Amino acid sequence: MRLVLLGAPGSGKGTQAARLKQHLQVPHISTGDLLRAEVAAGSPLGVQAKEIMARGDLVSDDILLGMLEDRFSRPDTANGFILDGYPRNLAQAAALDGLLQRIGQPMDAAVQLEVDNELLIERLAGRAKAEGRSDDNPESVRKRLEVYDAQTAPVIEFYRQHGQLTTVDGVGTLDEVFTRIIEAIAPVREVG
Ligand code: B4P
Repeated sequence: MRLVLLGAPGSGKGTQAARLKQHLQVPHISTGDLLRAEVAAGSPLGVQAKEIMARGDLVSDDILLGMLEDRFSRPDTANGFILDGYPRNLAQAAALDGLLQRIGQPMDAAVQLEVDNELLIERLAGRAKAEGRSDDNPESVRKRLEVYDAQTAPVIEFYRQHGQLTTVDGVGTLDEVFTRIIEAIAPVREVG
């Protein structure tokens, strides 16, 4: 199963991807996690990404595509994957489409998690307290939501036009949202 999770920061992509990974037995590829690992390792890429991420902007498309190509070259993606955090703009969506076609692994489904802004802000404030992530402060959260509306929201339309989009209500308990996702992808899993 090849699945991409779409949604604003705080919509539950990372949270649900971790559960889906267990359920579907495919790797979870989070570009946010890949970038945070580079930052933690202090690599040249991480040094470049650190400030951009902390202020809530997007890291350059070239860096992301290189990172993703590298990740997809690993054998564990042969039976599918859950992609989380990518694509975040239309250029990334087109690049991903090209990459997946080249490796003969077209996307099966795109799941959009819908959550209103007020609740997103509340969840990210909660994570700021619990985990102290450098980009969960109010100013960066505001910026990330702006970036989402301006650059990432059009990606939803991209997948709708490709007939791959399914929208799920992201408000509810973790179990409730998880069940909705499983139900939403059931038709695609039966075909695949
Ligand atoms: P990400 O790591 O993708 O961060 P995110 O959008 O905030 O979502 P995340 O998946 O972590 O959170 P979740 O909704 O699960 O990106 C961070 C930064 O990396 C970006 O701003 C950018 O700078 C850079 N980056 C990443 N990918 C990039 C790309 N492709 N191009 C350029 N730059 C890129 O959860 C949030 C909180 O909500 C958690 O605390 C969770 O516990 C809680 N929560 C989730 N579901 C809940 C529920 N149902 N009920 C209550 N709480 C819930």
